[in-house]
Amino acid sequence: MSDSLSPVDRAKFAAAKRASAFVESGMKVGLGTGSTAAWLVKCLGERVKDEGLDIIAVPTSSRTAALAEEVGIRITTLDEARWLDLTIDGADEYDPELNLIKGGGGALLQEKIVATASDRMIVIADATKKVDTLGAFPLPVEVIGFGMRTTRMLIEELLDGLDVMGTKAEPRMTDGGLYVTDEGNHILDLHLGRIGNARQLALVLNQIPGVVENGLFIDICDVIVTGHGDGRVEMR
Ligand code: ABF
Repeated sequence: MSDSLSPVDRAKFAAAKRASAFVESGMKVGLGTGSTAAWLVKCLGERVKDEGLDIIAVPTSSRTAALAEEVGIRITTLDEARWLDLTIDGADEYDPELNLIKGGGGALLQEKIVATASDRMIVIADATKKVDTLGAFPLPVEVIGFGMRTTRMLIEELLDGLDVMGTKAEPRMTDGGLYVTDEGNHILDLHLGRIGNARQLALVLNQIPGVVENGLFIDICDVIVTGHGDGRVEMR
């Protein structure tokens, strides 16, 4: 499957394939969102078909739910599953402490809830996601529509006093206007450049009225499976 892929896609596939081996029959599994997580779903679908892997999965987005059903993976809701054995998901950035920026795919709220409701969280990523310090990737923040301009102004004022390089918050747009999440909320992308204290930022952002959740995953990831363009995989 991986021969005809670009180096980055081969890296994503390699990470997803290796991580899929952690999934055993009888598990309740959280399935992430994004292109790397899509490879994971496809790898698990192959195992369901070829070896009768028997799992029940909780998707972190409507996109992942559709793909999981397409490849024959049984899905349920988090309310039904209540708690998960393992969640496997992608990331936009990860640092040496395994803290993450997630949400480039717009599903950070469900991803964070599902990852937190799991005994273990494994992140699958290509090597370009590895950074010394988080922040080059714009930090997604999910906000409600009511008073969004005021929320944006409050966030930018807050950022002005924190250890970040940039303080601009931009509404994420699609062709039809404001991006709308599965929960009907919107995303502000924070162009910070460098986040000096991710733990502090994650805490203070969620204190702002109108902010639902942010894309900083602090102390949630247990293992990173990193894929390389030559098919090599590293784990830590
Ligand atoms: C998802 O994976 C998102 O949180 C994150 O933005 C995305 C990474 O995208 P990709 O795997 O396509 O690089 O979990």
